[in-house]
Amino acid sequence: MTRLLVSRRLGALALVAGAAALLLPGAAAAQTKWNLPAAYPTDNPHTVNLMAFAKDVADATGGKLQITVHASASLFKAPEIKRAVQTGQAQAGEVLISIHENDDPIFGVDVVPFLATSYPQSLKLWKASRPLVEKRLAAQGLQVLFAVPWGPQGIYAKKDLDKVEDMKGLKWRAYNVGTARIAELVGAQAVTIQAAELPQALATGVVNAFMTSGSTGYDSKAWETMTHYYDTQAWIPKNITFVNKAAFDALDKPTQEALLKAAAVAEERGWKLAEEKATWYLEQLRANKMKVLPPSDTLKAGLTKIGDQLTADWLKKAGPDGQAVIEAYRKM
Ligand code: PCA
Repeated sequence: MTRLLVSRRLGALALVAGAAALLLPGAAAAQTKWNLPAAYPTDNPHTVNLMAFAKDVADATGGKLQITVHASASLFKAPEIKRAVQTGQAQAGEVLISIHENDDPIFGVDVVPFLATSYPQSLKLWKASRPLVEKRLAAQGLQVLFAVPWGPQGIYAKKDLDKVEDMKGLKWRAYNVGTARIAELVGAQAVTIQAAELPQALATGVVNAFMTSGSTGYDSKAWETMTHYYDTQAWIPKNITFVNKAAFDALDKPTQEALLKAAAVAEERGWKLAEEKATWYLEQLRANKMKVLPPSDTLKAGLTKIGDQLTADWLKKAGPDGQAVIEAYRKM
């Protein structure tokens, strides 16, 4: 090799190295990676929506903010997600907010029976309750990004339920305070189990009845053990996606704005997806030979009475703040 060539080569190498030195530290510092634990399967509409949200954020920030969604309770179990985000173990998370009703009754406003049972009503209730929910979560170091509903809640069983008395003695799967209280009122045994463990609980016979949406019934292949679905439309629970406030504050302004914009889009898309798929899920139960039935008048009457009791319990716990939210909702 001639000296000229060698020096040219060295020069080129120096150039490459210089460019890398310029690019790499800059790129590393500008890129933020977040984990977002979630508790439901990858093809559940909530997770589909979260994935789309993460993609929107990455696109809008030119890859500066990368959010990895961990579905199926793979990073944290459902009841642990909120604390994980509060303590910064994860930067964001999605949570069925009513499982934290024991922290604060306002987190259970969307599971007050028969208060908001259609999607338009449920959206109104979210609008009426959002400021207070945001305030209470902010006090815990969490900033709300968006909320998305499940399907209306019905009852899965392996026998006819013509009246609430038929629920006596059932091994009843609960997922929050309200569903456990229903068991207590009808004389069933409550077992609290989150959705990720429901298929196993069904397979092993730990439970023989439960209340949830068409989608969670579908996700758990309810038809393998259950025969009936009573479409009681008792309430529409919601998942809330939030972010650790300190992690949010650490983002630069344009990234914060992109994140909030994508969150607003995700909220709208999530409500649409939920509503579009609600009937599809019930069709899948039917296609798998389940009886999908409206509740009989006697069952309905019994559930309404239980609902009144739960509403009274909730109003007592939630106090004037809760009452004000309900009033605001009723005026909308
Ligand atoms: N699915 C979740 C919450 C409500 C729903 O429809 C579950 O059953 O755990």
